[in-house]
Amino acid sequence: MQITKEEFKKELEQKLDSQFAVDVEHASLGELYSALSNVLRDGYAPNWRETRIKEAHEGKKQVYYFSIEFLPGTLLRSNLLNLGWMDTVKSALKDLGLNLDDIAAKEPDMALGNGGLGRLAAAFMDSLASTGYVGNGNGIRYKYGLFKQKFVNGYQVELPNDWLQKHNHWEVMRDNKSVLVHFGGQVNLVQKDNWMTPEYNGGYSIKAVPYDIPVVGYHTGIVNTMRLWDAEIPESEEINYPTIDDRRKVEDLTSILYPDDSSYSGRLLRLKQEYFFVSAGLQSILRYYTKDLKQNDMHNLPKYVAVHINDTHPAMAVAELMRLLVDEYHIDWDEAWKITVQVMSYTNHTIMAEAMEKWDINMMTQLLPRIMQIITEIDRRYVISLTGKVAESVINDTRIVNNGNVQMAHLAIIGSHSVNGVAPLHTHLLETEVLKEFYELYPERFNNKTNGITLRRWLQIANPKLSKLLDQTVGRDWRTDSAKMLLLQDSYKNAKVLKQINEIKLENKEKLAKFIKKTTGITVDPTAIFDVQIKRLHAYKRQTLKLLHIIKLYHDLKNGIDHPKRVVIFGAKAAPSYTYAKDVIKVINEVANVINNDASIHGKLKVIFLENYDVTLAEKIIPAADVSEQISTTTKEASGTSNMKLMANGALTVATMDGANVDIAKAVGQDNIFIFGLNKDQVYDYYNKHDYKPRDMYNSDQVMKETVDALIDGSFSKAANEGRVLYDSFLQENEEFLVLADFESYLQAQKKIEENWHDQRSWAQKALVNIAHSEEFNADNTVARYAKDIWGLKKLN
Ligand code: 26Q
Repeated sequence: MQITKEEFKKELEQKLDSQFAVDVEHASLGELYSALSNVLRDGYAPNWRETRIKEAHEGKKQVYYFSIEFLPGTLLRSNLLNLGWMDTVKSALKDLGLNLDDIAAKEPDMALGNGGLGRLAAAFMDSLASTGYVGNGNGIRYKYGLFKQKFVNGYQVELPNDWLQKHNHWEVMRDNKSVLVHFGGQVNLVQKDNWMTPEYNGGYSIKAVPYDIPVVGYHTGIVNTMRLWDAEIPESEEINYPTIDDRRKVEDLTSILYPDDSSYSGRLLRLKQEYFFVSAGLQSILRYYTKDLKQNDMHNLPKYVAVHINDTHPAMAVAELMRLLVDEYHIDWDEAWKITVQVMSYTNHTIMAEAMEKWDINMMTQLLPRIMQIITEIDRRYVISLTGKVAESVINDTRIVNNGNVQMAHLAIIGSHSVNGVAPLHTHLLETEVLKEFYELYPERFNNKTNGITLRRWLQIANPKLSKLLDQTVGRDWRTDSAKMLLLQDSYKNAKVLKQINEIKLENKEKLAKFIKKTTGITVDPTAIFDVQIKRLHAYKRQTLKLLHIIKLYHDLKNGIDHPKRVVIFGAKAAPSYTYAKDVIKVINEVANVINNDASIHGKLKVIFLENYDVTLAEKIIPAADVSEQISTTTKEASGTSNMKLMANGALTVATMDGANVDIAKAVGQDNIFIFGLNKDQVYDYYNKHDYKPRDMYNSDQVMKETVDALIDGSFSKAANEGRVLYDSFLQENEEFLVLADFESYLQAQKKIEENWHDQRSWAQKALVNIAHSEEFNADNTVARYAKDIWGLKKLN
């Protein structure tokens, strides 16, 4: 539905009046946000209803993306953009003396995810709707999102993120679509109606209540649904929960998002969460299939339904679908298994052993007795099917139940028809190293789907100026057909365009500099190199390597060796229990303190660690970045996605040949990226031969020694203990992340960056090539590949 400026103004006034009894002039920004979002809801509501009707009518296959995390950020501006209202509303607000950005700032960030995995899930939702597919999200409506990060004396402090406090304006609670999820008790199988039927003794049910969030497609008229589940006490069982404390125990189920990124912790509540949203999601799918689509043959399920398992967290979907088919719909085991494998597909997001989920058998038996029975049976049949055909060691390494644990990745792989990695290198490592034995068993299941990003958010919303420049140079079509962005290369020698690229970057940097001043009190020079590393704090991502570079620059400046002005900007949360990561934050903050207050270096180097990195902050930082730090230990970063966002905004990447950096390098060519460090074979050589001796490197390299020694020689005395922790970690024999091994090569890459910076015209040319080729990482195309190769979807008419 389109809207004129005058219509919009009238609607806004009406909403302000009916909701708050105020007029535009007296409305607060919060009231304006609320009214504006309500006008928008009215705008897309008909599309949402019609999409549902169309879906049922056309009966096309739908994907259900099961993810324990969704990280959409804020939705006001993206809904405005996708509905086609952005320009009208911006200009109407301007007429009224208002500014959209100020109003949009009132929206709480939906931080229902840790990082890349959750953000990818949100991007896929947007892309499905924007390219014309029916796709549904299935997840958890956490009462508290990822913690808010503050720094106190340089230390990270975590505060609850009460994002729902001010009401979520987009969600719709659908009580009538609630389902019950059963936990605990005991199960006996009894013969009934010629069928082995489970008889439950004890245990308890929790009511899963769905909250639907609309996913507005870009100019498609399609509005899909992201369904997030909340836990309540079933009305019939209220008597069993007489105290407030009892009630709270139930509500706790969806209370918090676990803040561990890329690491596994076997907590009971986490297991409960996983089963809760998986069971609720599958029950609601089957209800839709039978009631709305009026299907009664479960054998046709794979023609209508694809369930995607985003990492192992929803892997119990395999067992739960088996339970529903066998116990509730009385399908023979073998038939049910065929259906399940055809319906399920799985994405792996990591090769790191510490991130591989496994659950204790006793824990699972107590919480989910029937699911444990089913997993045991899947495992038993798996073992039988391979006995005598492959080596016993292969069976032992790949079976689901082993050493008292349930291996969730094994369950996901064995129960899915597709297993994909998220960048070519990552998929290759899965096939040849981490999941080698599975690859040999099921080569046809393995495939790669390189990650992507929502260019709409990272260009159109976050960087309107650069978007306009693209309009002027390649025409507006790039907004729907990103391949058109490649035409920007025709302007490679266009002095005017190159100048504009630099001007836009400078304006964005000025804006960020103001934000930095306001939030930290520190003055930074917008003409300096803005050198950005934004991602979760993790040893493998090597914020430490950046830190060593900073110390080296500082030493140089103190010794009269000149460098171009540089502002290093970090954004990173550490998992609360990850002490090493927290130590890194403390050291960076104290190093920053010393450097930022040392008048002798004349402000040539500034180090800014911005608090509370989230999607909203990313939208401020990314358009202002000159340099993108993608410096993980090669083989450890499955893909990375901040690398793609920064590239799209014209930052030049300094990178190891890891994850999707490899593909970025291929896309832009060696001249437009700064590659350094060990390659994958060299890394695996160290790992296999166990002969990495960082202390020898340290002893024979004076510069390295001086740099590393600064961590313990009193230079940064407020982080003496934490500095020692880092120092010891770098020098440990066979140190896993190979920080010192890449130090020299990293300095070389940084030197090249400085040399290139002096030629601003050629810098702009490199930026231009990066912007143009970022279209390769458009999530719309990623989703199209999933839809075709894995899910078998057709677009809505
Ligand atoms: C598991 C168990 C208990 C608690 C928490 C977790 C948990 C939570 C989050 C485990 C892993 C995650 C997140 C992982 C993640 O974000 N991985 C990233 O996925 C991106 C999208 O594919 C990739 O680009 C990144 O390379 C990868 O690190």
